[in-house]
Amino acid sequence: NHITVLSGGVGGARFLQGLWHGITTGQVPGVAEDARVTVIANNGDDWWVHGVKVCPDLDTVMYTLGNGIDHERGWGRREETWHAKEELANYGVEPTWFGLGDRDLATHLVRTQMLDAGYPLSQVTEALCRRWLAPTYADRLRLLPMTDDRVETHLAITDADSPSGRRVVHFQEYWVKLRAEAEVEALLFVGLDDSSPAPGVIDAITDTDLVIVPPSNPIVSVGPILGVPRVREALVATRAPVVGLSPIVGGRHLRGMAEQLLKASGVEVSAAAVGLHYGARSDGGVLDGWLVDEVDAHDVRRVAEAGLACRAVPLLMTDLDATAAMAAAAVELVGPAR
Ligand code: GDP
Ligand code: FO1
Ligand code: CA
Repeated sequence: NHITVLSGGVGGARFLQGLWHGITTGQVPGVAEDARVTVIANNGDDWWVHGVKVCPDLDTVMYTLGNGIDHERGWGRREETWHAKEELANYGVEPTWFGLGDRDLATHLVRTQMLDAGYPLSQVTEALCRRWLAPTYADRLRLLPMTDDRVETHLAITDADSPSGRRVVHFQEYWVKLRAEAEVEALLFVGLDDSSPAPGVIDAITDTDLVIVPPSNPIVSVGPILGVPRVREALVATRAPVVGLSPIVGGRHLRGMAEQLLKASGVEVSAAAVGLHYGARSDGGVLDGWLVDEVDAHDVRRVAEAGLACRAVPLLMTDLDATAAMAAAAVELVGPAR
């Protein structure tokens, strides 16, 4: 079997941990214990800072699956130190609000050197994963960027101090510096329309047994992946079922700050509305099935009426077994992978 997952950072990474645990312990019905998993990760959060290229969602997935993540923060390396960050601040070099840890910095230095030498991001990612993923997953789990092209999410925010009344900031400035508290007027996915899927992305959607949209941020994590030209079309056309899990539970996000961005995109903050935002494949959308949490059981009928198979099951990723059960429920909802 082959399963393809469209992932953001922490939500996607935790789901992948549970999915892998479920597969390898035979807890996912209809999926062989030696199934292969391809992860297509979002690049909209990527940016250049202090001369290095940082890819937060790729790294969060890589470190989480490779047991190098700081679990408390959900990003960056565990047992991290911050000397380089402090020294940069001592020079007064901006941005001082973005934390590049010493261990994490090595990843960005390797990535940046390889990019400078002409390697595309997909090959750089493969090289980094030889350290983090190959020892545990051999060639059965692959991590792909959505694109090798430079794509960055920017936001137009209200700013009374600017003559125009607004200001455009990179996603990281909005997320980290402004803690997603600024009023968002528009989302801009710079470079997305002119990007191409990274090698392997379209094949991983077309030539797979199941596509899973994990409980990732629908606007800034899964949204950019769906916006890479030909990705949405590949999802609509694939013979594999496509199933998603709601990141919204009881009308709230769990980690991160998805609520603000849903509102800014005109999507109601509910499990049903996110499912309908993705839409049913039978109706021009990308999903065949949508899982909501038990507390959102009242949403099931509304989703089903739109032509999406829907069930309410526990969706809290509290531990590996609970997350594996979510993966199993997702597979069962749309029928076992062929
Ligand atoms: P990010 O890139 O680091 O923001 O991570 P993702 O986009 O992959 O995932 C963020 C989303 O994960 C947030 O909107 C959360 O609501 C969701 N999330 C985090 N933990 C859980 C959980 O235990 N269950 C569910 N259903 N969603 C979760
Ligand atoms: N998040 C923060 O809240 N503060 C930081 O200083 C920070 C640094 C950072 C460095 C590398 C990296 O891969 C991620 C980092 N993050 C930081 C997380 C990141 O800003 C966001 O959580 C994601 O982009 C949202 O998915
Ligand atoms: Ca992200």
